[in-house]
Amino acid sequence: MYQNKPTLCVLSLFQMMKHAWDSYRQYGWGHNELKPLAKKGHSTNIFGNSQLGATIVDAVDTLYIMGLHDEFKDGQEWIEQNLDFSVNAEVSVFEVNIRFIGGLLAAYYLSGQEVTGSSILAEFGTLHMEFVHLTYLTGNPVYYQKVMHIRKLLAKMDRPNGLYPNYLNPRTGRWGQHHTSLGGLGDSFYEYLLKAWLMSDRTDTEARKSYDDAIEAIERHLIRKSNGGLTFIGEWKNGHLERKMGHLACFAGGMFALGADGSPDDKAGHYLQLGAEIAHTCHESYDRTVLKLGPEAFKFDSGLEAVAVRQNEKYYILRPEVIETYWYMWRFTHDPKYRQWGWEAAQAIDRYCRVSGGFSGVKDVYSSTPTYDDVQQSFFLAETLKYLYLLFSSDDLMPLDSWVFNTEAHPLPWPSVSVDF
Ligand code: DMJ
Repeated sequence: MYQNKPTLCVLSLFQMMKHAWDSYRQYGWGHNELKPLAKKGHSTNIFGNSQLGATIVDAVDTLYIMGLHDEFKDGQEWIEQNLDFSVNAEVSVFEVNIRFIGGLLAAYYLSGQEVTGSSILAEFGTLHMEFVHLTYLTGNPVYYQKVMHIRKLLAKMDRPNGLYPNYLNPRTGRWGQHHTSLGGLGDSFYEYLLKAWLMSDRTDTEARKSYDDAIEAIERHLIRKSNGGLTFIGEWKNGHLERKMGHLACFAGGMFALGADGSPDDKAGHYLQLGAEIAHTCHESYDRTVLKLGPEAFKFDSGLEAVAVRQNEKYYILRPEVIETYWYMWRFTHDPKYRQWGWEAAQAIDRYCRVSGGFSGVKDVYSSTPTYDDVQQSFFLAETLKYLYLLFSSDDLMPLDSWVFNTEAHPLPWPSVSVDF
């Protein structure tokens, strides 16, 4: 039980981070991720065939926040000496942006020291928060102009039912399949509209309006209550609402809570309540499993309530979204149940995912004998452990009126950033 002893929880989480980092340091150093059972480096196709030390860049700000300064220095040195983006590899722009640019920016802001490899600033993508900060730090307006251009294009486009489909054809500028979700592919778009507004010291009212309109449409078309009274976020596929929610969509509870203040028509209380309902549903998805860890996707259909049906949806890969929502809900309500739920998750991770070479995802959360996927994801160090640590720390550590977290939990400061171009 958590028993109102946050200091002990912080200590355990610190030790979990040490175990994850030290194992990676020992067996996977410089590789993108770690195979904690095989005890060697690992990479997935989001990083192409490159070896970019993704875990190092993703983890250094968490190390810093936890006060692991020797480890932070070690990571910083590796980045300075080895991180080189001049590789010929097909990588995901999204992932490079949120993990690498976000990670390097956060490490810089937290430590006040330059933490950067050689050619990072020039080459990548499309996401608002990181690019606004790139313009702010470099004085070069091009990053800001690019993200504003994208936003303006999107604002002009027709949206089916006010929703933004997940796919856009970059050649024709038209929507692809009409598939809308708050899970993979769609999630951080909405999140970044809200965070762009926050980061601008609430002056970017265009972003806030787009967020409010989108959330209203999401509530109308995607959010439902199950027969058992659980509020869930479904997925819209070609005119049909699938009554299935992904683990990824659980981050939205925290987003609704974060966006409550400043919402139109006195709906702050409503959005905080919605955040609480999503947190509750996602907790149920954990609580209804044997391992007390949540499946990748869960259904609300044919008598099913928050449980996975298909074998390939029963896995847990150390994802952060549910804990992220607990943390935001805790900061806004201080209801102790969020710490209790976070502690249950932390203990389950420590019990079922810890192996001698780090932490591994598990293939079936409904089976009492876990089989491992043998991957320690970099976001486990960047997000899951960071959000857990913050959940049991004082609100003065990374206060929400000074920091905005990108979608990989890398904190960027506000409202110091103002861009006038
Ligand atoms: C992370 O890389 C980010 O949170 C991203 O926005 C969504 N998925 C993973 C973690 O599950």
